[in-house]
Amino acid sequence: MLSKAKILLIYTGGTIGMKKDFTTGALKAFNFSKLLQRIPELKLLDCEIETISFENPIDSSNMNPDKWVQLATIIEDNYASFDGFVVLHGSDTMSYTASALSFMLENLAKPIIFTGSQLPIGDLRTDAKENLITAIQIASLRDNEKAVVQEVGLYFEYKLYRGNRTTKINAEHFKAFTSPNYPFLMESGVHLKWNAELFLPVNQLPLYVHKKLDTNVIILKLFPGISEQVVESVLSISNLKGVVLETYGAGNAPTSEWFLKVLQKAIQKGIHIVNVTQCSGGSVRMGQYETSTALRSIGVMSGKDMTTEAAITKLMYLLGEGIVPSQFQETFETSLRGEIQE
Ligand code: ASN
Repeated sequence: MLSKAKILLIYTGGTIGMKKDFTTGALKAFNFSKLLQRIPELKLLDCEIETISFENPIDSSNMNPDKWVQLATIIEDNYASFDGFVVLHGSDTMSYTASALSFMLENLAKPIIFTGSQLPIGDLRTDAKENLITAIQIASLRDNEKAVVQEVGLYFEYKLYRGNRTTKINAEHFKAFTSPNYPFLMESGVHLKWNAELFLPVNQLPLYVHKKLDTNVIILKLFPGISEQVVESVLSISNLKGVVLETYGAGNAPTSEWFLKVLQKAIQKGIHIVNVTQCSGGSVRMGQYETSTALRSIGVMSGKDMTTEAAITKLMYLLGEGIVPSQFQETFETSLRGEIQE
């Protein structure tokens, strides 16, 4: 008989575990053991659950690369002892963390499921219980003694998505996330339904955890009227190594001479610039319009259909890995964890 799946529940913070501060009325993260007492249903699940918490749970607006390393290390230290991992995380930056972890955890063969909620677990109308219980069930799923999900996923409001394909789209709706350019991996209704073809190919190599992330990066969003002084100043930041340039439509940008010159100067200095669309769906196709042809010829990389969250964390990861300039573009434009449609 198959033994029960062992799941590690990692609490980082977020609304799911928050309570109102009496004096200010604002929501604040609180003690994790109290959180678990509020979900007696967890004991009914057909798996063994152990828990671990960040010493100081945070609102995910305070998430940062050091804490991504902390989280990746918890997973690494416990990887052999558990069948799956559920990460409770604030929704505000969950897509950034899920993207970062997908790059940091190479050769993943076990499920890492991020979830959280829009209302605290103690609230009568909370969405936390369904999200948490189903995330644990997904992390426990096995087929022929192998985990069904062997990648970083994000479960929210009846859908499991590939983590590095998601973005937060709503601050109020229970459906807070979407995956604009890749179908959801699993749907929760009366049954859990999935299409195995959508999962990442299975990997037999041992897990390798990458812990160097370079934060000398920036996201620059174009808007009509952006000035030369602004673009020039941003690209002159000392030690800047990577830029996610959020362009229009299919990767289009102004064709003014000053704009292209400033970008070209930065690229010649060794700064990696990646073109990502500000549209919520679709792909960058440099060369489709005249307004993107020059970007390609000066050496701007294509983010294709990557989210901004995936692009910025992939830059931090590849810069941290010290990929040589001659290979940077090719590596960046290749799908490493299913974050990009090639
Ligand atoms: N501010 C919260 C957080 O990201 C929002 C949430 O979890 N719904 O930590």
